[in-house]
Amino acid sequence: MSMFCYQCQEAAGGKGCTGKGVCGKTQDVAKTQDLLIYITKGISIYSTKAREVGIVNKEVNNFIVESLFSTITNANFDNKALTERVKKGLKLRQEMKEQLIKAGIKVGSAENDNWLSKLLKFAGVKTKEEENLHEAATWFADNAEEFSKKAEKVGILSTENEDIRSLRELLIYGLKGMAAYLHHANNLGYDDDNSHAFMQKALVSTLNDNLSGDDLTAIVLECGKYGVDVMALLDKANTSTYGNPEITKVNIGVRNKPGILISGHDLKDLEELLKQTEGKGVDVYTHSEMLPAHYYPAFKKYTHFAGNYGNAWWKQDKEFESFNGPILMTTNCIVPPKNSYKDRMYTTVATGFDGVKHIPEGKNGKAKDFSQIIEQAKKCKPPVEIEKGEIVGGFAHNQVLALADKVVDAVKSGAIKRFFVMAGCDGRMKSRNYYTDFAKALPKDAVILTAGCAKYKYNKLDLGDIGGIPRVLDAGQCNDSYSLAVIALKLKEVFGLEDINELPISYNIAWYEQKAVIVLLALLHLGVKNIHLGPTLPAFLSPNVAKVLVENFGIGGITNVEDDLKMFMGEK
Ligand code: FSO
Ligand code: SF4
Repeated sequence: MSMFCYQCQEAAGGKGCTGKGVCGKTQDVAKTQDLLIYITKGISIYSTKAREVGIVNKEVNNFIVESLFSTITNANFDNKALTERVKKGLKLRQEMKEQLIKAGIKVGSAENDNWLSKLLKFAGVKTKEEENLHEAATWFADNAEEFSKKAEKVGILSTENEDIRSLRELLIYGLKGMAAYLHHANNLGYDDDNSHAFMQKALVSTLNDNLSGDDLTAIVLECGKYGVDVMALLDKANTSTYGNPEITKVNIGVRNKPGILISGHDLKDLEELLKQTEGKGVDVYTHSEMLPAHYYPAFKKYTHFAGNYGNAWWKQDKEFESFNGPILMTTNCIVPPKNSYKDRMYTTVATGFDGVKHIPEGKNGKAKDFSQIIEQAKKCKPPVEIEKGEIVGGFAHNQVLALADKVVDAVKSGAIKRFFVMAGCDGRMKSRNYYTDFAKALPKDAVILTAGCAKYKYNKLDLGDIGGIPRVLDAGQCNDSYSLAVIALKLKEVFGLEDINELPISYNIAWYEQKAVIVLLALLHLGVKNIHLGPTLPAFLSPNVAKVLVENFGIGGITNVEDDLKMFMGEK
């Protein structure tokens, strides 16, 4: 059987990738990722039980988070590394089982009937004998050939009912997004075991054939609650460590020294890189989702933090070429690199690409060692200038709330008629030019609230300002969509409204990968209705599941700029 993947917006033909991923994912990588997800479910059977008796295994938490993260679109294309991860997972599963046995819970013995049958019920095991745990908890192999055979049996299509499959995958994609954000928070020393516990319980629930569509829908919606928690945790981690983002002008031109380009979302990696490059004669530039790092006060002290180079992730094959220096990918989105710059590219932690150098975690609590990147940078030419000027951002919740009086006055006076949340992701599809056209066509009294790489579709347009308030307010990375929710909740309070949906805010969100799924579920949890998703609705939503979302939450797609504008402005 060939691969099947439909987790992102670019799924082939709007249905799913089967030959090779549109993203560049190969058959082997897709299958190993499927197996890895299956192993995380198996480990979770044990770890969920262990939590009931007070055992929390942090290595397991970390492994599950990192594994889910490494299967996100455009994060890891390195089959060898993913295979090693599967092996490590099988080892950890065994350790987790032994931990339970040590705690007096003898797996398979009569004493365990009670917990085992409860657990089996939870895991929805189909076997007649209750002593048999779900295969995800027991299957074992130690070689790539067996891995590949097993992977073919446990992929997405192994769930036959399309609605159950849709809900299981929707849940897993939400968990992947959650894992990415939890991972960043963990890197800064912030953690939340309730989120790990939910993640693991939810993974087990996707093995349970006894759960109905309604049961799974409830778990999917509960995932939204944890999405809010995790984004709030990451917000706290980022702002407590680096200060609150503030209005900042970011240079998009270049200087004359060699540079290192850092992409992805991990601020801890950026901090380390800035520290290690200080006084070394090289500049550091951000790329794509790392742009908002410039808004944090803590990074402003680095005089070699030169600016932002390029645009959203999908243009990297050209921009990395002209950058001339090394590139560090801290997270997705990686585009399979061209040979012209492959030897200048580096991955770290959950990211990987076959033949691209990988920077491991530092040993014994030490920082990661970026010296080989710095040495390479010194020998490179400075970046070629591809644009000039500045862009403005830093409108996260604290900064916007500091301007609250001004914003509220502008709304009261009618100077601002409507806000458009246009957060999310950018992507290759031409149909995404809709978002540029939409931004241009908005009435002059409308303000765009954005976060994520979707902003690159309109953040270099001159859309002007309203009484000093820019018409594009960039809160930051995709996870900073949380900030937009905080702003909306504050406005609701200020205007004394009962319901967040009474605010003059429309949601026209561009989605691409699984972090957008957790952002969506989080917004639904906060009670936001009538969110429009584009450029296409997810291939993984079956018609029935899509219907539930439409009927209960008013989720919709997009059509064309003219009709959509009328619809959003209530003229249609
Ligand atoms: Fe973009 Fe990629 Fe941030 Fe995503 S760079 S597409 S939703 O990884 O995470 O917005
Ligand atoms: Fe296709 Fe997207 Fe899956 Fe890549 S991540 S294989 S593009 S559906």
